[in-house]
Amino acid sequence: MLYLISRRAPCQFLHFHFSGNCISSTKSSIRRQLRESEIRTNTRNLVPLDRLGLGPKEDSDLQAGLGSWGGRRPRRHQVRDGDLRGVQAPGRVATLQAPGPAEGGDLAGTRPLGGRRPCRHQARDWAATLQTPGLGRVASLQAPGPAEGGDLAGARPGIGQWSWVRDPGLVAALQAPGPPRGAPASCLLPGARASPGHVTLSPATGGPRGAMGARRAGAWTALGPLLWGCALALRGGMLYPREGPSRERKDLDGLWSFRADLSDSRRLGFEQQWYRRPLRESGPTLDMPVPSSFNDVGQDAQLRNFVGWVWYEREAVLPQRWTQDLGTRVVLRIGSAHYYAIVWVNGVHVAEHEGGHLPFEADISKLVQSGPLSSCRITVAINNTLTPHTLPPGTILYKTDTSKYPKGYFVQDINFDFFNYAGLHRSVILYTTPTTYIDDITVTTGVDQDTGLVNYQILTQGSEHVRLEVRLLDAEGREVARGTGGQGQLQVPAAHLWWPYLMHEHPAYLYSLEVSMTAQTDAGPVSDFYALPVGIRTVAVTESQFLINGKPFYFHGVNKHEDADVRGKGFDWPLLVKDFNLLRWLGANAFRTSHYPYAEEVMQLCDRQGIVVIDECPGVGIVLPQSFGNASLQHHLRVMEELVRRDKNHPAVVMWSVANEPSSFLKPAGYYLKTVIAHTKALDPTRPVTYVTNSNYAADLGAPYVDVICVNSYYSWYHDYGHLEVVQLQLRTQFESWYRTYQKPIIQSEYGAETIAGFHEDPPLMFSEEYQKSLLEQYHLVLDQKRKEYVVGELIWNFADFMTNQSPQRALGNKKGIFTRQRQPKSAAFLLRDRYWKLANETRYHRSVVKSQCLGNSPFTL
Ligand code: BDP
Repeated sequence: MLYLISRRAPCQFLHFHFSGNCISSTKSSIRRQLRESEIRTNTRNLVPLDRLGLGPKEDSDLQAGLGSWGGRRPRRHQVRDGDLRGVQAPGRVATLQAPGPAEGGDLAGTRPLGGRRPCRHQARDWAATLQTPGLGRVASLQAPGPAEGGDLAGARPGIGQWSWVRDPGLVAALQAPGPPRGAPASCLLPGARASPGHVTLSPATGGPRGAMGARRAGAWTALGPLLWGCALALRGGMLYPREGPSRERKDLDGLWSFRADLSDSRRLGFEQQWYRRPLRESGPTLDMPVPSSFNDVGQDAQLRNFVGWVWYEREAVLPQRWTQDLGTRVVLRIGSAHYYAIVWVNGVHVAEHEGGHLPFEADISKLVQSGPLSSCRITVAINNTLTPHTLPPGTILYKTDTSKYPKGYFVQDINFDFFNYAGLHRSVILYTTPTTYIDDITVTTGVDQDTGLVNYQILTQGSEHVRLEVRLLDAEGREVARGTGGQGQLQVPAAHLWWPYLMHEHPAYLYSLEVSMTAQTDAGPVSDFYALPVGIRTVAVTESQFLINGKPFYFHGVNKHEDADVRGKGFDWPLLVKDFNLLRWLGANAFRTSHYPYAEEVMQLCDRQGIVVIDECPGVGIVLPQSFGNASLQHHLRVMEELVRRDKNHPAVVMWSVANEPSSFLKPAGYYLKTVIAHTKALDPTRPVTYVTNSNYAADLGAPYVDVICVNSYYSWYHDYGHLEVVQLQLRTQFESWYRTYQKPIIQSEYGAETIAGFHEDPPLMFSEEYQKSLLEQYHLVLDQKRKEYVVGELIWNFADFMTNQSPQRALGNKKGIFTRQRQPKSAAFLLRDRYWKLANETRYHRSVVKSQCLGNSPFTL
């Protein structure tokens, strides 16, 4: 169960910048947008998704205009000020967010509850964990004394009550009921101190800059078992399908049959039940490559801009064992279908999934094992319509002026700056497991002196009586630790830590966690086996640093897109390998998955090459007030669950980003962002959480809840055009204002300039390669000052040019890449390359060992 409490935060200023336009917005323009969007979303009859309830649903609970949040009777998933209400029931752990203003003193010391006036959410029997947002870590609390106040409304009345601490930004995870597994009664990290909304590890506790403090490491030992114990347990795992002794895999990449439903209603496919028979019998079909976006492979503008349902179909021939061995479980997995997908196998509905960029599965064993067929017909209907409640949001604009538009004319409107590519973007896979199987593995790691700690939790399905054995193998395949049971801690003396690229002589060291399950079932003994790559590393945040393995880490990297000619957002191995070679050439040690989760294979490569990832969900373009309502919020929480479930075991992922440039100045945004951040922290207490803002520091209502401030700014681009001389002053002001307000580390998460490769102008003019270089140089002057204080990273916008909607501001897409869309360098790439290698030389950990880690010649020398 999840419980949340919200506190209202005041809305002060409005500053608005989105999708390539920098707009200073007044309240009245926001109101106007709201009115317009209400008009749009009230036009119900034409939205192609309404059959599935995906069209405009109930309007959000937001009252009209900029009115207050929560105008309606709160539903089960709604939270009011100072009130505890159930939000979801994803597992056994609950989350609380402090309801009101801070009370009492700091959280220093080992009696976090001591001496504080208990507020009304007092508890007794509950064991609790207290998360320290500044650290992305958890300390445990035990409800101290006699109960006071009421029960947890809707929780498990009678079981217990909960003693609350303080602080609006502080998030706690409650484990219910009973004692925490092996957790000490009170163990705030030694020396952790709290400031409103932010608990930080002081340098004194964390050790001198650059040194792993023994005390902190000791805390890891104590907290290790607790960390994995308190993460939200999601139902059903999403382990990447790997072949092994007990598992087979069959990729369905290649040509599929394809048909767009061009009917006015877009519902012909459902009316005629295209899934019942081979698609070619419904009418003309096209060959469509998978994985790929469907938009750019044809010669047809109508298909490129199509909005509505498209249909994919493919026959798969199955090995005989799959269809005849009833002890085999056959799973269909779709890596990413943008945006809403319905799946049938042999005409039978097997799955439905909302949201692109994340995988979903269906167990199709019964279907394929029930008949004589050794093949199956897989049909996938996909709808790319975006509504105010999807992620990303969008709006269908109906153009009703018949003097200008044909009858029924509509277009998809979006508030984000990349083309809304759609289709089967990643592989479709069939794989097998035994019917009793390893369903999920969660690994968190810590370090105690030079001992690596690997905490594991394994979930199985199919039988209650399983035996689990785990072995940890080093990179040479030697066993370094072993354990038994569904959870435990492995200790690895003299562990090789996972280090980022260029930070260490041997970056990206991976162990392999080999999990073996055996079970006695009615049908006899069953075994399953899964090998998970594991990197041992820690992540922490102080008020001015981002620490990996206790050492200050500076993000020098890029923002990317999954985007390329022809294939759009379709996964492509050559492109992926090229991009990683370019990253290494550049000396980049990090990227943000702007603005959605990337393919699992990308994350695996990051683990293997030491490229650090800020993992962003598709929360981009959350601009209109109705996109902050309950429907959106519920979906956003679910997407974060899916993202964390998929990516939680990647050592490369060091931080979650829940959104890009939401209208965080709008009144409901404070509650919305706070809730999504709290939920993410409850899902994964081991990583910091952020979102990327372009709001004014004084107006941003979500910033109190993030661990790291990520700011986008486009000085001398979207305003003060051509005036490079103002960049330094404006950037310095930006950093100083944010830091003065929040005392949290800051990442310059986007900056850049549009540049057409081959345009040259000196003195620099906008759009020329010289202008891009000069603008970057201006930024770098300030970054070089501030990185000595509290700026912990810089991520260029963008790695490569990418496609956008057509607009007068975009000449064949966004051209802020330092590489072209075809991955050729512009002048700025060389500038950045010099800089990044210089930064790497300055910030690497092992000064004595210098080796080129680049594929070609590199300036990485002493
Ligand atoms: C930023 C957005 C990014 C845009 C970029 C731009 O986060 O998606 O592409 O602006 O305008 O605000 O180039």
